[in-house]
Amino acid sequence: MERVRHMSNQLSTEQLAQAEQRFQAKIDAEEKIEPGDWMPEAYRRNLIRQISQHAHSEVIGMQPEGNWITRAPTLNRKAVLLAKVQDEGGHGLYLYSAAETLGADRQTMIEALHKGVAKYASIFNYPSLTWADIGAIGWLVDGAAIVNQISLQRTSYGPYARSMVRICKEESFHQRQGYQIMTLLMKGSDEQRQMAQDAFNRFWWPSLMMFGPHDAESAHSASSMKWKIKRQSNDELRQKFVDQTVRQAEVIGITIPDPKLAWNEETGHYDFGEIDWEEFQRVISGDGPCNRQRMQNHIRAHAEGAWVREAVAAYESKQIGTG
Ligand code: FAQ
Repeated sequence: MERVRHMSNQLSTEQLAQAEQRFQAKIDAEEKIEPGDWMPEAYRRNLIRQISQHAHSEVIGMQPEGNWITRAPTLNRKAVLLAKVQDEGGHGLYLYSAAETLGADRQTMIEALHKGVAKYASIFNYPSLTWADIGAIGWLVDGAAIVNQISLQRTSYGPYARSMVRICKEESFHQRQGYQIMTLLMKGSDEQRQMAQDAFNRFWWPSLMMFGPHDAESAHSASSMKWKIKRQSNDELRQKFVDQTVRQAEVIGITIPDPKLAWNEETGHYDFGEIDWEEFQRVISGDGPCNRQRMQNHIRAHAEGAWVREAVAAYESKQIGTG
């Protein structure tokens, strides 16, 4: 990778323009870009930004649900939740590895997270207050993540696209277990139904924020769509999520907390109210309900895990020495 980048630094302006043309032709022909291929520096940087933030989201996303592992209501629920939270950690690892194929260094990515330079999904800065929140997170947060990630299975960078295939299969189990928790609660007592509705009310709008700003406000969309890093826009994916979730909510009797929600015969989609963009900006700038706590936990866990990384490095150097 270093060699490829070095070569691209040495290209004349004309050669660079030709290389960019060949690169775009490959993208337009739906061919995947692979780690050793020539790529524009801006494509590489944009991908590292998105993939590393995606990885951070998966890992930070373990916290709100991890909060309920010891309090899951049955042994079966505990086993399912434990498996789900472990899956999220695994997704983070595939994604860090995918970013490393672009020349990114793991330690630098983690430092960017800790310094607040790299973002992670806003949704994980909301607290998980009741058991129903675990249902709402699985159903809504994993549901939104799948809508986005199915589209990313066709992203132009090979390692990212392939990691999405496995991740989507696992997210699909996560979404089902969340919806099943909510279905059962909605069949339970008045108190259980209220708990499910309350969790839904708190997670609905933050879930819609997961898709990012409106297309017109989205800084990276134009280049990401041209390079087919993103295959569908923020607003298109958000609409898809709303359309599918409204129907799922109807089946189990959950009310969507949006007075403007209405079926639109002309467009064939649901219209819905405006997101509170001020809240979104606050949360992604570090001032959401749990941002500080999430980051403190991550910094602490990272420091406490230093001995594991040292042990792995020592073991690897011994293997090289004896191999
Ligand atoms: N939260 O120009 P755009 C999961 C930032 S995985 C925080 O539109 P882009 C699984 C954006 O980064 C969930 N920041 O950006 C799970 C940029 O800031 P920057 C994660 C956000 O990249 C479930 C700025 O705003 N999924 O949930 C958000 O073209 C349960 C301008 O925005 C992914 O990461 C936000 N919601 O589009 C785990 C999917 N939205 O970098 C555990 C991959 C925007 O300039 C438990 N990522 N920003 O400082 C993507 O598809 C895209 O990056 C978007 C944003 C669509 C998120």
